[in-house]
Amino acid sequence: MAKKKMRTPEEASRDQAAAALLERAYRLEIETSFSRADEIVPCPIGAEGLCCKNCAMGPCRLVGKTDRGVCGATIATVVARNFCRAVAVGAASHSDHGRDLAYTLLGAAEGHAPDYKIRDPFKLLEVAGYLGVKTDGRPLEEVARDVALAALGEFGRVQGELLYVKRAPPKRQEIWRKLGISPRSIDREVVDLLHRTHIGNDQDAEHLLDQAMRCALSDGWGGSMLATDISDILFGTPAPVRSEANLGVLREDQVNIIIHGHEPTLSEMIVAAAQDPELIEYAKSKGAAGINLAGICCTANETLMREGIPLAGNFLQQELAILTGAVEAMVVDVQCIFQGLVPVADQFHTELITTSPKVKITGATHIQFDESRALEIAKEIVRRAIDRFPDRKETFIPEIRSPLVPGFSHEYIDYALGGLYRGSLRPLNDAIIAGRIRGVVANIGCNNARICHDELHRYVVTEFIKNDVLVVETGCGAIASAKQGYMTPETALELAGPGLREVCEAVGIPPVLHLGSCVDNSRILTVLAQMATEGGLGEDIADIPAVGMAPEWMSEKALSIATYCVASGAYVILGGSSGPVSGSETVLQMMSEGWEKKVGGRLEFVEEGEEIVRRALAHIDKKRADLGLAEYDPSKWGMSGDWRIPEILGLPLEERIEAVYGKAGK
Ligand code: SF4
Ligand code: MSK
Repeated sequence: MAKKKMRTPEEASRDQAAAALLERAYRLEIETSFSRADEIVPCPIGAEGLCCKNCAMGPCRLVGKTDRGVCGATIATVVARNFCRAVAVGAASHSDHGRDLAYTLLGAAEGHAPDYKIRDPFKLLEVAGYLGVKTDGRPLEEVARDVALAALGEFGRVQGELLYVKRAPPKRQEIWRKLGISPRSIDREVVDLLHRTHIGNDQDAEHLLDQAMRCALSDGWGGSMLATDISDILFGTPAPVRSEANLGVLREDQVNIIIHGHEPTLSEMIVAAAQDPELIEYAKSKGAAGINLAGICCTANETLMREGIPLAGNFLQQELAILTGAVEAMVVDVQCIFQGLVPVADQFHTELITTSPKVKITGATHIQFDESRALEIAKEIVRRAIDRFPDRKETFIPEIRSPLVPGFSHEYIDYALGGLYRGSLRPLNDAIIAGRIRGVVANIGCNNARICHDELHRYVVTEFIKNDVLVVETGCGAIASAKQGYMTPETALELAGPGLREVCEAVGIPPVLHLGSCVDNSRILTVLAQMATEGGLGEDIADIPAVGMAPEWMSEKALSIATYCVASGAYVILGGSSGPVSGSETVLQMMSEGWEKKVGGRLEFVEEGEEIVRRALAHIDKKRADLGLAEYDPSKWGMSGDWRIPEILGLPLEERIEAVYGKAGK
């Protein structure tokens, strides 16, 4: 069979730093996910969801004249079952992350995890309220213990429905209850969905997909929301900080440690260890000027949002970071970690260190994390990285990095818009009602080695802000915008439409807001729920002129996120491919028209950026019309704003940002 054509670095990545490292990979003949994607032709049957291997009578490939498996399962059943299994895995991954954080909170409260403290007592009290934990006159540790136990109880709740369901607008709760998809417990919905996909079980595509929504809701309004809340309690609720993004944040003269994965539990300790004066001295004794931490994927987003730790890159840059030759250690926890890191690290002096009790990678060093000795283990890891510094050989760090201002928790958005005493989303609703802001897009999700890295993220975000659409982002999509330079109030204001620019200028925010990691999509649900209850934009998430999308998605978690957003009433577009259910027109219809009738949201798979933007803007305009709002007219706006005063004063960009947000990392 003819070999597939290898893409040039520029065809493979929109990001110049990534392209430069890909060039180096080709020159050194080191394989990466990019080159493997060029080599491996994807299976067209699996890609459309048409292969069932749920029992040993298969695998049954439902192609050509074959329209039933050996057991008689139809194409719609097989396609829906495959989708359901992916949603169950995605929901399980997010939720298990939340469970681990609840155990960390329990350890902190009971004194078994002495290195962890309650960093946000206000959030603790707020969450206690949601979980029905009494707070009056009780010591914080006692409240924290009960909050942790109540959170853990949600995973195996025996009766009723998840307590966080009440955080959704009342109309939404009713829709879920009427349909019988209000989530009962987190673990139960995952197990129920997996159970249904066993051979000879649920064989009605619509019925299967209803449970996919229920399972995904247990993630979005359960496991993920708990993960976000407990991370904020333990590590602080994010507020704007300054930082930088892209591989140029690696330092030639320092020990570089990359933290990669998803959980803040160990990485927050590594942040502390890297500041330890003894270890800094130790690094100096090995010839380094200091210790430099940088992140990849959502561990990066977690430490960026709270500590301003710079972003080395997103999902497809994990191997490329090691290819710089300047990384002493890459420390990984869970999710989105390539096994391909091992052979790349083998070519350099980099030590790949796995830390989660759930994740070992053959060929990597395993130093198991234990919360009772958190800081001690973090220090051991940092020391090992320092020991590698003298082994460093030729390096290549592209001089490419962009400033950014992340840290937009929903609490901070409230505060930014309404002030300390009347924090609210009212000004955002008013701006949408007036038409200054046309609508909101949540651009989230991964990169995918099969499509040009970051290109779709860049394209859609540029088009939306040009069209006065406020963009909120999480995950690797957020990192793409950060690298693009879109997350400073002022760089992107060069591109924003006139109405959006006025709002951003008045409030002092970028038109693209970084809301955190992939579990932090729960922050987006919270913002949408608050917008719906604030008034003026209907009374449900489905009424708001908003769209969710993951143009470069690849993970099963993205399918769970998409499904819970749809079940919450949102229109969601997954891009880059014809999608994992394209083998069944029936299932595609059920997820679009069918789900829209049931829950008000719809899920569509759209390959091209232009079409994603067209459909999203059409949806936003339709929702505006349904609400009776003024037609979008950008010619009315753009005459006010004061953000440019520092520009008038002649300050350079860095100083203008600093004037508003303070120093990087503070
Ligand atoms: Fe084939 Fe049915 Fe077994 Fe699937 S469950 S592999 S369709 S026989
Ligand atoms: S890390 S799930 S590639 S966003 Fe959250 Fe990025 Fe997607 Fe992993």
